[in-house]
Formats: sequence, structure tokens, C-alpha cells
Amino acid sequence: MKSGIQYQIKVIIIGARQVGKSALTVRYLTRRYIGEYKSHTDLSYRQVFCIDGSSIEVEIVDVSNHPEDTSVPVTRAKNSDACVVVYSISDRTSFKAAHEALAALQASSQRKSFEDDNKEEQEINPAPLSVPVVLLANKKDLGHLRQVEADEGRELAKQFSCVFCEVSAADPAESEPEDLAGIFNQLIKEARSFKIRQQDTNNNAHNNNNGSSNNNRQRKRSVYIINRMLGSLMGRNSMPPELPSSRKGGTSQMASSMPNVAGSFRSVFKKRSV
Ligand SMILES: Nc1nc2c(ncn2[C@@H]2O[C@H](COP(=O)(O)OP(=O)(O)OP(=O)(O)O)[C@@H](O)[C@H]2O)c(=O)[nH]1
Ligand SMILES: [Mg+2]
Repeated sequence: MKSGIQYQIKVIIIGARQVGKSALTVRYLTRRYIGEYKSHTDLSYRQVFCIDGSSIEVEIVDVSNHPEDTSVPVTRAKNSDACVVVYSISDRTSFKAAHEALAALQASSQRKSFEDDNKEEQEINPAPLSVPVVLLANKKDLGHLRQVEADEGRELAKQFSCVFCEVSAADPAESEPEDLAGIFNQLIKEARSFKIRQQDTNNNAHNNNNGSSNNNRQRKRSVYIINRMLGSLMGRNSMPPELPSSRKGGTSQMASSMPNVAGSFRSVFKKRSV
């Protein structure tokens, strides 16, 4: 790990072709909308952010699908710390692909969690997704071409215990009340918290195996502290910038403008055990 960097978080963006993965990624990182992307390779963006006083290197991987492949390349989500699954509200096939992607992510979590358990138990009590996941329904501005209702997306997200939002990379005003930057920021924070908990669990297990305990490692982390998010990606300060600010900026504004998202993250992720 580079000096000064306390955590590295890898966020992967997956979804069917042409749903707006690149547009959403660029919108989050630059607050701009670029309509056309000609890329047949994964695009990786790295940026060091300051979150709650910690320097975190965030890598966002915008996965490119093979032109002839209609399925979502879920295997790319392997080794990521957070995942954004995207579909377009104007493309029902992409919604089905998102469903399949979530099922595949859950199946891989299940393999990890229940390696030694029997299949019956897996069916009764499916494992939660092994990393924080957000389901994004993009192109909300294309309401007149809508093929997938918001309730269907919400229901799907509920089924897989992940956060759901309808957004528009093209027209942020359509993303009300949730804001794209707020959603990504919350996901990155959750991924960091998840990583901290995992590290704590691993350390505790290690210490227990050695017959010793480390009380410091057992203290509970404050997971959902929302810090000021006024930093800009383009900032040239010697300190790393804070996460891209949500549209309305500021701590209290974000908390009040995104009660659903923050609330959903809390209710979804508190269920996880690591
Ligand atoms: N109306 C509208 N069009 C969008 C939106 N987001 C993306 N698009 C358009 O949808 C098309 C695909 O956008 P991309 O961002 O390239 O989609 P992608 O998922 O990265 O595509 P692939 O990498 O080829 O799989 C482009 O023509 C974008 O201009 C949106 O929110 N609203
Ligand atoms: Mg793309």
C-alpha cells in the first residue's frame, strides 16, 4: 500500500450493455455528462479521498461488456469491495440481466458462507451479498420509454437486500430525492466500514487462535458517521480531497436530502455478519 493511504477500496460497475455504466461513473467523478463512450476495455479510475480523517484510495472500475455477450460479467466483481449493478428503466432485458447478476453475486457469497453446510439450509436462509451492493436503475429521464417500473426495481433490491435508486446520468434533476454522488459516497463509506469489520474479525480470529485477546480490536467502530463532503475531485490541496460532494453539498443537507438511501444502507448492512 502507498504511504499515507490507510485503505484501498475497489468499486466495480457492472450491468448489461448500453445501460449507462460509463456515463454514471463519469457523472460521479466529474459531475459532467458525456453522452458517447467508445471503449471495449474496462476503464479504471483511481483517486485518493479523505473520509472521516482517513486517506482512502478508491478505484472505480467501469466494466466493459463484450459486444456479443448479453450477460453481465459478474466474475469481474471478484475481489471488489463494493459493487454497483446498473440497468436501464427503458430496457427490460437489462433489468433481467441485473437480476441474473445479483443472483450470481449471491451464489458466490453463498459458496463462501456455506461451504461446509448442506444445500437445504442455503435455500431456507440465503447468504447476504458478500460485499455492499447498490442496484441503480438509470435513464430515469426517459420516463416516456419506461419498460421497468420503479416498484419492480425496489422489489428486486429487497429480494437481494441491497440498496436501490432510480437515477439519471443525463439529467441529475431526475434523480431526486436521491443524489448520485450521495449514493456512491455512501457505498464507499460502507465498503470501508465493511473492510474494517472484516479486518477486525480476521484479527480477532487470529488472536483467538493464538490464545490471546486484543481488547482494542474489539471496540465497536462508528460506522455511519457522515463527514463534511465539500471536497472536490479537482482539488489541488496537499491533503487528499474529500469525496465528491452530493448535489446539495454539506453534511446536514446530504443527510436530509437522502434519508432513504442512508436509511436503507443502515437497514441492509446491519444484517451482515463478518
Ligand atoms: N437518456 C439517457 N441516456 C443515457 C443515460 N445514461 C447513458 N445514456 C446513453 O446511453 C448510451 C450508453 O451509455 P454508456 O455510458 O456508454 O453505457 P455503458 O453501459 O457504459 O455501455 P457499454 O460500455 O457499451 O456496455 C449512450 O448513448 C449514453 O448517452 C441517461 O441517464 N439518460
Ligand atoms: Mg461503457
